[in-house]
Parts: sequence; C-alpha cells; structure tokens
Amino acid sequence: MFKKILIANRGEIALRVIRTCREMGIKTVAVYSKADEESLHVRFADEAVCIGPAPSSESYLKMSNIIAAAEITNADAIHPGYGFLSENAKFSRLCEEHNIKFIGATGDMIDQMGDKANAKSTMIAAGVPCVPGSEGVIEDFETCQKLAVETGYPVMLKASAGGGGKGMRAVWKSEDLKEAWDSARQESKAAFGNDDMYMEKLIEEPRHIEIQIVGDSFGKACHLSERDCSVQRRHQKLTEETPSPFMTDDLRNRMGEAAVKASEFIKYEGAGTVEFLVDKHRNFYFMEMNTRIQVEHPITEEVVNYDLIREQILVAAGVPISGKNYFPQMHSIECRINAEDPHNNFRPAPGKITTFHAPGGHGVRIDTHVYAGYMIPPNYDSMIAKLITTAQTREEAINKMKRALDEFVIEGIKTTIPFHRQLMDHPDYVAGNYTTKFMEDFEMK
Ligand code: MV4
Repeated sequence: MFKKILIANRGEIALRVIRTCREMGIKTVAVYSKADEESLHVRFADEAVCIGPAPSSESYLKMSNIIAAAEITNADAIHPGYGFLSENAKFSRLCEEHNIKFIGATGDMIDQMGDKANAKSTMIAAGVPCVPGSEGVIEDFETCQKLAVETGYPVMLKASAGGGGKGMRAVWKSEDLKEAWDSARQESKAAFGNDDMYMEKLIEEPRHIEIQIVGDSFGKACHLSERDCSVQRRHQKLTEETPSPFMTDDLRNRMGEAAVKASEFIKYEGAGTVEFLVDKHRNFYFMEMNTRIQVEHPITEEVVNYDLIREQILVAAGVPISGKNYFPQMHSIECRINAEDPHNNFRPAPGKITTFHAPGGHGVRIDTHVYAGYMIPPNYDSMIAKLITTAQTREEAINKMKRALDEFVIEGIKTTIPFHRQLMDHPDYVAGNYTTKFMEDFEMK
C-alpha cells in the first residue's frame, strides 16, 4: 500500500481525499497556491507545499512544480481529484516516468477517451449502444451534407475534441447546415486547436444519466448504478440524484451491463463514469466516458455504502475488486452550493464568508472546505459546498433537503441556496419529470 499520497487539487475534493487517506493510515501532502494559504486542505494534510501564485496555470496546473513537490516529500502516489490535471494524459505519463503512481487513468486511456469521435468508435466496437450518425470524423462539408440526409434531420454536429457543449450544434434543416458546420468548427478550433467534427441524430429532450464504474488492474469491472444529472445550466450540473426517477430495474441492468462492457473492453483501471443520453422511450446511448472521480460521487457512496476514494486507492495499489455490482439501497440528492447569484443569471459572487452555519442531523452530509471568515478567491470555480441528503425514499430525501437548505446560513456572499430551495418545491422536479431542457424554462421567483 502507498505510504504517502500527494493531492494535486484544492477545495472540498482535496479534503475529501485527505479524509480517506487518514482512515487508511496513509500520510498526505497538500499542495496549494498563494491564494489558498488559509484553506482547510492545507491545515488537514500531514505536509503542505506551496506550488505557486493564485492563477491555476502557475500552480494547480503547473506539472513540474507538482512533481517536484512529490519528489521533495517522498510521496509514492498522486491523487488528482477532478478538474485541473485529473484528465491530462501528459501529467499521467509524467507521474509514471517519475515512478509516482497516478491515481487515475493512464495517458493512453485518457487520450483514447478524450477524443470523442475515437471514444465513440471504440464503444461501437465494444458493442455499447451509440447514437446513429457518422462513422468517426467527417471529411468535408459535402460528406457532411450527405450524412445529414442519411441520418435524417434533426442532427447534432459535435467537435471531436469537445466536451461541455463547446463546438456542438443542433441542426434542424439542410439550409442551416453550412452555417452550423462553419461556426462549430471555428469554435472548436479556437477552444481546442482542433476542428474535427462528427455527426449524430439529435436526441430531443434527453436525460443525462451516468453509470459509476470501478475497474481493477486485472481487467475486471463492476458498476455502482446510476446518477441522474439532467438538471444542468449551460453544461454546469446544479443537482444530481440517485436512483434516477426515470430508472427502471430493467434499464438499470442494461445500462449497468453496457458500462461494465465498455470498461472491460478498454481494460479500464480505477473509478470512472460512463455518461449516457436517455431518450423518452428509455433508449440509451453512450455519450462520453470520464476517467476521474466526479464532483457528484458522494450520492453513489451514500446509496451503495461504499467509499469511492478508498476504492480508487485500493485498485491503484493493485488490489482486485470483488466483482459484484452495487444497487441503490437508499435515495440520495446532492445540491451544489456555489458562490453565485441565482437572481442575477448565476453570476459568480466571490468574497468573504462572514457567517457559516452548516446544517446537520440524520442523513445530511456536507463536503466543503469553507468556514466563517473564509475568503473565496476569484481564481477558481465557484462551488463552495456540496449538500447531500440521503433517506429511504425520494420524497424523504427531498424533505430532508428542504430542511437542510432552510438550516444552512451563509452570509457575506450570494449563493445558490435559494435556487435549490425553489427547485425542491418545483412540481416537475418533485414529480421526477425533468430532462436536460428543464433549466431553460426555469425562472427564479
Ligand atoms: C447530444 C444531445 C442530443 N443529441 N447528442 C451536451 C454535452 C455533450 N457532452 C453532449 N451533449 C449533448 N449531446 C445528441 N445526439 C444533447 C446534449 C445536451 C446535453 C447533454 C447532457 C446534459 C445536458 C445537455 C444539455 C444540452 C445538450
């Protein structure tokens, strides 16, 4: 087992990893930027190394500084958390070259899944359902036109290097194809330095349902059921829940099996997520695979009673998984509390937290790095806490969430608490009747 793990991240996820390492008797090293000197992950780690100034590009993304910090402190593994370097193939390889175990995917695996057209071809080869469309990257506009007719409008143009909706265009009629092709390619080129495009049939009002998987170093994988992440705004998830209110036992078995098949086909090692689009007829299609621990992992932990960070560390150390799949025994909901003003278009609202009272009690979990007096730096993402409630039924989990949101006091900054409180009373949300279109029609009172 590892003796010392360096956590190449900040905020709640750094703290989350430190907690599990403590429980496993593994020493921890925090790295931090100048802006995070007062952060809790720095205080709770066994050792801490400053790796640069506030901008991420000069600290949490600075590979050489992080490797140097690991070498100085004799860390034998690096946990990258989510974001930052967690899906950076070069960093994964750099760790390997320095004999430091990267607790995440190999460079090749990250490359393979990072290219979306390539990931899709791999999944087709694995026998995982994918949205009908082009076979890989589209050569030129003439081919694109022909393909759109073959596929049948409406179609979706997608950037192969894409993610988070960048370089993506829905096209409803042939007159609009040229403009969409040009602008999507331009956007993709600017964002990723690559303008490869592929095409899919447009799935109207889909749900975003993802399957958590864990693969071990012996080529065996298991799934831990789904998370419904359909409540998103501009490709930012706001709340997630498991089980999905749209799920059936049959659909879960089929999606779970597909996700395991996908993971075993690529010999995936570690914790990963296979994202699917699910249409109104409960057809499901592979969308993307994330080769990291995700923000919303706690809801899965709560309903299957399983520490995902511990499992990541174990499989990275070469321990085999049990091989069985896990099914929800409870219902769990996560609300992402962001330093944003929901009444003002979710505008970021960094600043100093003057009062902080976190809710507690049965079935309430809070993952956060903030406290009263904490100054939220403007340099990083705006999530300051995850509020997770777990109960026997969805209705009870919602009632618990309402109670916990009412109990939560954060003063000094604007937060998304009022949004979540309103959402928990929204008739369509309460009915479990929501898709990825939900937030387009949502209005704050
Ligand atoms: C789609 C789609 C409809 N049809 N693909 C958005 C991000 C990228 N990962 C894939 N996305 C979508 N792909 C087809 N063929 C609709 C979306 C989509 C979406 C997906 C998941 C969650 C939120 C979304 C919001 C808008 C569009």
